[in-house]
Amino acid sequence: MLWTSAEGKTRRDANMKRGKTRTRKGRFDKEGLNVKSPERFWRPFCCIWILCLVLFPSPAWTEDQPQWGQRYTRNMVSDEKGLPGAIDLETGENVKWTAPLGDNAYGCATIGSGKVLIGANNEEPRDPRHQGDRSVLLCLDEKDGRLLWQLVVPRLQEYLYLDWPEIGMSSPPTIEGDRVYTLTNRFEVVCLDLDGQADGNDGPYQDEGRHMALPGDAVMDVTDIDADIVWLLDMKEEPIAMAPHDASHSSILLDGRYLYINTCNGIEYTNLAIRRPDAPSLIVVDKETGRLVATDGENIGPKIYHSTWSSPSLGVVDGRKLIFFGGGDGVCYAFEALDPSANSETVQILKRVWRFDCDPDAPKEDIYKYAGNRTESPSNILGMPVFHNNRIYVAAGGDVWWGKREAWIKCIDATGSGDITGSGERWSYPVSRHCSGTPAIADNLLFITDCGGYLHCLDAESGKPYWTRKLGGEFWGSPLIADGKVYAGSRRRELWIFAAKKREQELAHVKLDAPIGSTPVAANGVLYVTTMKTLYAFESK
Ligand SMILES: [Ca+2]
Ligand SMILES: [Ca+2]
Repeated sequence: MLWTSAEGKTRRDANMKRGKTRTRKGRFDKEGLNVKSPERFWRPFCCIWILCLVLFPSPAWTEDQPQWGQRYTRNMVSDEKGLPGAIDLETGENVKWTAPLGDNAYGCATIGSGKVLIGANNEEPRDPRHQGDRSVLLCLDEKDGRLLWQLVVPRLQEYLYLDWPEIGMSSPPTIEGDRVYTLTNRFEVVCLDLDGQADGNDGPYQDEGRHMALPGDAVMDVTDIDADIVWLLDMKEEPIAMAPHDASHSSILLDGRYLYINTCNGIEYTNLAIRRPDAPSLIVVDKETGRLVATDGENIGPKIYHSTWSSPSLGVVDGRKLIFFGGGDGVCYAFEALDPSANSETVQILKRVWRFDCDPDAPKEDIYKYAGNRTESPSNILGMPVFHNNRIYVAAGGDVWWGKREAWIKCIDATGSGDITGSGERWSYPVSRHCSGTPAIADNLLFITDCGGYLHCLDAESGKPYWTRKLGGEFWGSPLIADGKVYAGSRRRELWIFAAKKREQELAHVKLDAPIGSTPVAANGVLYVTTMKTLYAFESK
């Protein structure tokens, strides 16, 4: 999950065409091919490809990873095979490539259509026109990590609690075809062109030259290395009017034509009040236009203990598609997904199906008087709720920076309705302390890491632990299950690899160049690990 800095910690440490359904239009342009009839061009190649599949079946299916976690459940699992079981940075064993990210990266890579998107900062400017602190999203070539384009965004400058200095862009973008959906550090929802400016400046948004300039400075020239913004929705403005706090973080859930986005609405810099109690916590936006379509109506604002950094998930329960959302109030919500055929011009209110308070005995009044209290406080949710076998698995508990240490993994029956606090709980498992991760579940085994430095392996059905191991350091990200292995990275710079089994079996651990505050990701046979300084692409050789 997020890795924003925390007030009070050391800054350094804390400083963290629908396409063109013709998604390859840009490539056609560059190669001088006939963009008007791509089908005619592709047909013979498709036939050859199908023939090749028949004659030479691939030993392992590989896929892009266009969204953080499994689409749409958010389960931290991947079907990739042949991933490395050992890594050696000195000899280069299983290192495919690396890419520098500056010195404060907390994002997770997403991979689609031959490109890798990853957040970074501007500690070493990639474009000499941009000097100083900026938040940056990099688009890299999947083959070799080469920079293709970058979105460079100046900080919100009123005061540092709005947009913490030096933190790399931390929202893992969501990719569909040649479109990218993400949040900037300025709490703007943006749709980007995956092909960047190289194929021209697309979309109604044409003001990139102003967007990347400092306020008051001259509009900059837009070049091939710059991002192409298709549309932009500023959540700080009406009608959403959320209040930024510390940092933006959302992994946007894409369902048909709708984007489901946690707004990051948060408390004011004193940590003693919510600035925008009426702002929604969850919104729905039309991916074609950036128009606000719906919001939650749960009045979560006054109960937000820190901010709203948990991203939504989706599952089908009894034939009904539900959206699951972890609020900044420690409550997990289920809403009916919007009907894509409905065409309302007014902003709708999401219909709640159930709510589950993960910490019903926590203080509900005068909540800000508990700020900094490590033994008694409200709870919140930072990791994502995972939908699996008609259940929701979610980490909840005291806030990492401002709350009590107590935290749990909750297993909730997703088939209920109304207020299912208590009645919907299938089991609850206490972790060692604060937990900002998202569970990884496969073969009835659940893996989770916590800020006490533990890796836990539980029975997903019963919540009983098979084994736990103190690995040391803090884990701010989540474990990933892939290829029969569990990968997890700690703030102590260590990447751990265990067998995804009931019995503890360590396969390897390796010290990387900087603390890890993110979640390993796998795509197309490659394992991606983000440290504060570097994106590593690991591949078995
Ligand atoms: Ca473009
Ligand atoms: Ca544009």
